[in-house]
Amino acid sequence: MAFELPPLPYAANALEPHMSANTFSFHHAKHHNAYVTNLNNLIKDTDLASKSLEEIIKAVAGDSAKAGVFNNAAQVWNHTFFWSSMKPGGGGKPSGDLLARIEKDLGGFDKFKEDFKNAAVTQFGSGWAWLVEEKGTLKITKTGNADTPMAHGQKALLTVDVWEHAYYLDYQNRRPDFVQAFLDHLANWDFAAANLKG
Ligand code: MN3
Repeated sequence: MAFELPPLPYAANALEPHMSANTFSFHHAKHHNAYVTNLNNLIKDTDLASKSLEEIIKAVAGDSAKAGVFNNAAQVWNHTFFWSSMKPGGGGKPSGDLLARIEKDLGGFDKFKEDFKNAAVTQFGSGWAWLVEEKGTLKITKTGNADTPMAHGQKALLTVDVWEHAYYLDYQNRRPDFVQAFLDHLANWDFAAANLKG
């Protein structure tokens, strides 16, 4: 069964003014959709065609002969995860167990914001910044291009896409402003808390 582009978890204009419907018309309808189409073409009539997206990513991670499959499968997963990492009226501060874990493992929520923003801003070229859990500890990481935490034994909790296509229409070259808006107005802490529990 071929993969399909999942719908956005909110209307395309629901995150305005922080992320515009115009950005979604390219980022979701064009970029994300292209990764789905490419992946389906690459796995057609292979033994990967019957596997789940997560199974495909883990099966081809680190295999240079399957880099095209990895890049497209991981980008399908990363983008679906990114849409859910945001919500209308998001941002602010997490609560409960997630906040306690951020305080214990990452030096407090203000330190988290500083370090997460730094990871996102200093990812050279295209990639992602992440809040992950690895061996029971929360960490902030960044990955290049399509790379994704599950390829490194980490559980993703929250992400921001820092490919230029994620912010250029709304922020041009101002990646720090985009990441600040993500933290202040978009981050979906309910999603992150559910991922930590799950
Ligand atoms: Mn993207």
